[in-house]
Amino acid sequence: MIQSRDPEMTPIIAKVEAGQRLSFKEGMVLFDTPDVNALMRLANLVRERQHGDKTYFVHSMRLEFTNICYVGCTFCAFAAHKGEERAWDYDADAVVEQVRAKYEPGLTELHMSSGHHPNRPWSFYPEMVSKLKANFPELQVKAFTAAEIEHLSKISKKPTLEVLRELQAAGLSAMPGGGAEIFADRVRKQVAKNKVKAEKWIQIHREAHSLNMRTNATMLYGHIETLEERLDHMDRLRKLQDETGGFHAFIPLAFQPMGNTLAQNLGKTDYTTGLDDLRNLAVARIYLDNFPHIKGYWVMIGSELTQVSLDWGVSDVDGTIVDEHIAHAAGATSPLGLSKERMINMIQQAGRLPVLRDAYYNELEVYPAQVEAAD
Ligand code: V47
Repeated sequence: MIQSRDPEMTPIIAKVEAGQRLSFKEGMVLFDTPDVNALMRLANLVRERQHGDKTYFVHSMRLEFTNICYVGCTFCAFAAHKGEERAWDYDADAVVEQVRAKYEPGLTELHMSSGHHPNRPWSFYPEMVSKLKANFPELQVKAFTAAEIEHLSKISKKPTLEVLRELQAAGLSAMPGGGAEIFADRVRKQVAKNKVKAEKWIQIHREAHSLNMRTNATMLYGHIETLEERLDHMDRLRKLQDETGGFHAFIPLAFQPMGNTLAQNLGKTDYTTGLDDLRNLAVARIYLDNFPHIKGYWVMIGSELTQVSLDWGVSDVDGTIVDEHIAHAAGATSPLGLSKERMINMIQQAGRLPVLRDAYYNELEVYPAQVEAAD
């Protein structure tokens, strides 16, 4: 049994070791315990029970087809208004050309998420997905957050379920987990008041799961939310996962404090601390007992801490990405992308087993031996 110097942890460790679910109150103990070493070991126990040393990553490309957005989330440094010099807005052919220009052999996942464009008609979206599939049939398109799906429902005047159905018919494989931010009303009103409401976000993921479309869930932390509000966020996701089983991964997103009004208003220039990032990942791994994966998002916490996070519950490190904009607009200091070899090395150096996956988590290749870094 894992030993802890915090007596409050002892019954919790016993429960987790016995495979029992933790209550909200017990989840809060994980956030509060001074014994971070026991927390780490407990998260690692859960992680290894599920995956052993396997650590998943995908050869992926990120594409944001527009940064034009009318929503005005206060944490966002990515969005621009139409006519601004830094605004971009690709049509469907330009999207195809962007993918062609950045294409790498072996690429499997195209992750697209963008602004809520005020004028693009609904027809653009399924057309873009089918053009992508016609040109790159092997690419799995993971695109459109629940917030974007709600926007598409408004402009198409179709229910969100129908929007999802039509995008799926056009070739959409999976949905990313963005737009979740923090579900609690108190925070949401201050950081994303014009964005999809928490209940609707959850409903859209429920609908996607009903169509057999797998999705992810994120949580934007490290700004004005309390630890209770973080756990409440996880708790709502755990309930939906009990109902549908449709989530692949939970992804905590560490707040990047540059170029956005939320950070300016708070006078905040510091990033989340390494320990906060690790604790958050560990709590998620233990509390979200029905999620297959907790993702360490190297873009926001850095590849160095992501490497360490493999001992704190993380079993997925997202992808190679190629060209990221949302986090970097807000001050992320990580590279824009990592080569496949760098990812393999990062995982192997942490004593774990790299597994190349696709967007459905099919295992494509396992890398037991060291490979040379290409960059
Ligand atoms: O919803 C925006 C976040 C999200 C900031 O599903 C910020 O595999 C931190 O959803 N600081 C988009 N975060 C990214 C996203 C995502 C990322 C990686 C993997 C997956 C997946 C999904 O980025 C937004 C918002 O929560 N975000 N600004 C910021 N300043």
